[in-house]
Amino acid sequence: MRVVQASFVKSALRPEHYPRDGRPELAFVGRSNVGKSTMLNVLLNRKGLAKTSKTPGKTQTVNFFDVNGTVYFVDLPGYGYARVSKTLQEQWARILTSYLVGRAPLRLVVHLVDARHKPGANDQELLDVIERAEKPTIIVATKVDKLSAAERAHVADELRENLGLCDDALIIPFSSVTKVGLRELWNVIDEQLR
Ligand SMILES: Nc1nc2c(ncn2[C@@H]2O[C@H](COP(=O)(O)OP(=O)(O)OP(=O)(O)O)[C@@H](O)[C@H]2O)c(=O)[nH]1
Ligand SMILES: [Mg+2]
Repeated sequence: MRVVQASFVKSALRPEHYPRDGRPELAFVGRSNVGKSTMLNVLLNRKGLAKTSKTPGKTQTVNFFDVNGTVYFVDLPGYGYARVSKTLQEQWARILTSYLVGRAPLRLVVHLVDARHKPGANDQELLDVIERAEKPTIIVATKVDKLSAAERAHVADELRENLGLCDDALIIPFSSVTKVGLRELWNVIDEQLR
């Protein structure tokens, strides 16, 4: 897809406030601070369209972005950020789960995992939710610009093992800084939206 137009549509906390026109959606999920909002901006080539921050917990609602008037990119709150209240963490988890499991127009889940860290229990829980949602999913290992070339070479295999995924599960090493993996990610997106 060539992005000719991209704009913020709305923030929502409840399903009744999500768009109702049934356009296909692409969702970005993963731990707080893993780089979801940044990735969305890089894919759309629009700096600052989705709000990003050095501090985890920036995205707190379900944010819909219109792309070319045909697709929504959906930026979601992260999980696993210990410094927000338990109530808020539970609220974000509920929003995320109900979005993933209940959202009919959802066509692809982009699950971001930080390439530098072993995936945690939260990542595993999210995988279980995604499995329950039965939606096509791609795992993207983010921030690979912070790895050495040798580490980068093994990142996909290691993640596959740590997450207990099958050998042919596709994992894309990605960096919003160097743009490595960008084309491969777009190929997967285009394939799912076709
Ligand atoms: N080095 C490096 N930094 C990145 C990359 N992607 C994102 N970042 C930085 O990581 C921080 C968090 O990025 P965000 O995009 O706000 O992360 P998020 O997953 O949306 O976080 P929440 O909204 O809090 O859940 C920012 O300081 C980004 O500049 C990357 O590929 N490489
Ligand atoms: Mg964010």
